[in-house]
Amino acid sequence: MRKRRATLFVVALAAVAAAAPGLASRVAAARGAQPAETPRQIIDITAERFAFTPSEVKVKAGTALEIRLRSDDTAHGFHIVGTDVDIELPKRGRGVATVMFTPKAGRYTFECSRLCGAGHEFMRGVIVASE
Ligand SMILES: [Cu+2]
Repeated sequence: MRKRRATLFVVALAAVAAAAPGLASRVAAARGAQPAETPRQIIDITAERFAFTPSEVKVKAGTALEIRLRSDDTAHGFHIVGTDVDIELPKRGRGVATVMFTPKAGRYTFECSRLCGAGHEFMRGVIVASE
């Protein structure tokens, strides 16, 4: 009984392979094409009382941004206004916070979202995404 089941399984696999000879290669082609369709870019931003550097980032709309954030002093936050992007940056030397963001065309203000001192409210910047 066990042997018969195994044989049936092999036959079924062979039938699937015969029925869809191009399927596997089509899937592979689609995967291979994806990076070309969605450009990616790494953006490094440093936070320090009371500024982000750089405070202006210019990118092409539709680019998948990998934003890597590092603090040069205390813990800060990084919030892109109008989006759900809001992460905490660890203190200096405690690592890098990374977040993905793919902007449409437009201007996106980002700000510190963790009370870090007297100039906290001035910690702002902008991502400008153009077509
Ligand atoms: Cu702050």
